[in-house]
Amino acid sequence: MDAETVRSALKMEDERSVAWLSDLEKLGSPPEPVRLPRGDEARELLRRLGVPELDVEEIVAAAPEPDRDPALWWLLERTHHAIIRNMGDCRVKRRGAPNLPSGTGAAGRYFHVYVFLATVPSVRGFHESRGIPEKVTWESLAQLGDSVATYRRKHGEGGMDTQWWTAYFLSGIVYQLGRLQFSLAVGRDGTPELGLHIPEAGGPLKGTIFYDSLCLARPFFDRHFPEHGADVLTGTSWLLDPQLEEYLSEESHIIRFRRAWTRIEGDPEPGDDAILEFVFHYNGEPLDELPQRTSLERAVVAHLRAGRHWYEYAGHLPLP
Ligand code: MFK
Repeated sequence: MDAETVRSALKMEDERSVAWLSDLEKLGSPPEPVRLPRGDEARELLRRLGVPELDVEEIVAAAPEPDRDPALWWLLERTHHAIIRNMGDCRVKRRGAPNLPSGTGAAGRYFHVYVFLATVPSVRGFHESRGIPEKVTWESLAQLGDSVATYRRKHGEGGMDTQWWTAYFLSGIVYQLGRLQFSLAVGRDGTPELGLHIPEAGGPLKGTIFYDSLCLARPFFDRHFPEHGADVLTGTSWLLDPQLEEYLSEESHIIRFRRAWTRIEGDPEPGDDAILEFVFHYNGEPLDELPQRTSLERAVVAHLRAGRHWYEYAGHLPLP
């Protein structure tokens, strides 16, 4: 099996997929053979990773077999290898793997779930080597369940397409500590940082939940990654767009928490796609069909209807 055979068998024609296959061919097979859990073992693991019940059964049923699906298996082994080879190293630039063409069916839509399952033992081994508590391991890896649930909500069928993000969890870079997620990162000049990420799962940032979680970060990283030594949190988000102040009330958590952040100099990135994704799981619907239940939903739509745009700003906050 080689990249060209895989490309033709799976009909991966776009430029990005072809480049990815070529990289994987150079990388070769992983040091240990890939093993996919099956049957009840797979069900138990998927439930532990927070995957919804409906998807659990479809994932188990569509799992590729090395003899029956040699092209998918070739891809699975090497995608897994690409993730584990720089475990815990946040200085390496990671290229997100593409989605598989629609003709690959359920096995293709769930392909990156199989990569995830095949990589759980490696990332658990890495966490153990760093003394990371099992609770943090499982809470972090439950990102898979959120990603699978989001895909169904958005597309109305099972799958997973946020592999660029789940790969960071599988590489030992991102950790869920309380309500928030933190990633090992470095700034442009190589200064160590912790990236902050606010997952949707967990709901509103009520009470002290946001600050309590921030306070977990320094002790965790000092203990398990003492060589990193970050003093600052960084993030890039629609949440830091100052135009939100025009629409949300003073009681809004977003408004209250964003004011503590210092914006990093420079032009913001276009943010319409990001805010539509995070607020509506947007899938191209006309603006006047989007729900208008909350002040934020109304703000996003009114702003775009007025011909204005949203932006993503980068900011930082000293690590408490
Ligand atoms: C806030 C600190 C800024 C620091 C930023 C650092 C960088 C972060 C980098 C990232 O993680 S980017 C991705 C950020 N995560 C998301 O966008 C996930 C989806 N968003 C959410 O889950 C919520 O927006 C979030 C938990 C972040 C905040 O929800 P809250 O605590 O409910 O916000 P807030 O300000 O109290 O809500 C004000 C109004 O907007 C309320 O409506 P009403 O005024 O009508 O009562 C909320 O119900 C509504 N709202 C908030 N988030 C909403 C939403 N409505 C629809 N969709 C949402 N996602």
